Amino acid sequence: MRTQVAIIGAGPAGLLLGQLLSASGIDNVIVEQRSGDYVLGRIRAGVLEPVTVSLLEACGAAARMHRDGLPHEGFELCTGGQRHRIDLQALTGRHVTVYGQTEVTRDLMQARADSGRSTVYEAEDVRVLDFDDGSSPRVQYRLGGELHEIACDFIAGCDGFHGVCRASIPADRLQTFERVYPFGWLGVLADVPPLSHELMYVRHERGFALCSQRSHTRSRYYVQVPSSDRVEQWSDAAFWEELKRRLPDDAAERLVTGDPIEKSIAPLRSFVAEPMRCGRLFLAGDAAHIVPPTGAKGLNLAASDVGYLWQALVDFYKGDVSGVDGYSARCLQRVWKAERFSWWMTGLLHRFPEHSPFEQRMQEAELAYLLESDAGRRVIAENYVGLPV
Ligand code: RFL
Ligand code: PHB
Repeated sequence: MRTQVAIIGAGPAGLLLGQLLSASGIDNVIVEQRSGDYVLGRIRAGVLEPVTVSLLEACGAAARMHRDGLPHEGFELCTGGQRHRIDLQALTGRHVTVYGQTEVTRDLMQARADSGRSTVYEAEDVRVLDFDDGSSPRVQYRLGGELHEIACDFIAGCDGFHGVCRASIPADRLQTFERVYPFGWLGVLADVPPLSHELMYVRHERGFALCSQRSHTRSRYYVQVPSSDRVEQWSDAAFWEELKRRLPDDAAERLVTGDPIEKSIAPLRSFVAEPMRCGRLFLAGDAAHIVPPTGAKGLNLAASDVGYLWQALVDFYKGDVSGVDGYSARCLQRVWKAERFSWWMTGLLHRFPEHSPFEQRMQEAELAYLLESDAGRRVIAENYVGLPV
């Protein structure tokens, strides 16, 4: 098989890139190691920046998001039992959209099926070859025991943090930067009405909590737990009890609990690989970088990488190689700013086991200062709605 761009991974990055390229008449094939249902079963992000929304519009996959997504013009930050609103609309003139990653993925899968482009699911032993020493990259995989090969002009590594693409780049060509946090988020998805019409991020002496949502009838809640905790240790009752203890009193009283549809622990990590290109292999999304979810940036960064890569490839096929050559540097400028925001929000809102009482007071004072200052709230709001591309 031959195509222009072979995309590895059918997560949001790979599917979005596929649709954008198809809309521009660039042929592409997606190779995914899991089944479509498995990909749709992963419960992850919930907040879309305007940049992500406009990319979904650009590839014609935004109709359901516009119908069912919830525009959020602000969110709450709670500390010391007090609630403080960050008014995104007033501070930035923009808002975010609450619409689950699962739904984004479903819409992109449907758009791809409608366009008749091919996606290979359940590909085994995927390999990316010859991307570095010439102009004829290849992708190999097995399907039902049979070996298949795709010849292409470019490979897009959209295969997440544990994928094969970054791992295939020679170690001496890549520099990595990493911080692993000593805690994770225990998350529960439940068909109960959300606590509030906006998201609530909570700093509490027992640890961070987040009240998010997917719709008017479906809620997503998280509590910070030590990295050593296993999800089996947490009964449903223990989760709801812990969440209530961290919420301001009026919110705890209103919380509606119910049977979880999903319950899992996500570890927290900051990670960047530089550069995001090796020859004709490009990395995009979680394949190149990870942020802790506190700033709601992971999916949005994946989308903005894809936006840059789409433009670079469109220009390449028109004879302009500058976008391809500048891809990594352009992405990394935005990536590092989002890494900084996510790391900083994580530092402000979580309980760190190594913190002394002095450091805890510093954290309280910094948050109090930011919330009392127009400039401080603007700094949070500007980053949360997403920096310009
Ligand atoms: P994905 O979604 O991991 O998709 C990669 C795909 O590649 C496949 N794959 C392979 N395919 C072929 N061959 C191989 N060798 C392969 N290896 C892997 C995988 O099966 C998979 O289908 O990466 P992508 O597309 O870059 O998307 C990134 C986002 O998924 C991620 O950044 C976000 O979910 C992060 N995130 C959030 N981001 C936000 O913008 N806003 C949020 O509110 C938000 N909340 C979150 C989050 C992530 C969380 N977890 C679980 C880490 C909340 C949580 C709890
Ligand atoms: C979510 O709804 O899953 C969510 C929302 C905001 C975040 C992280 C996760 O910062």
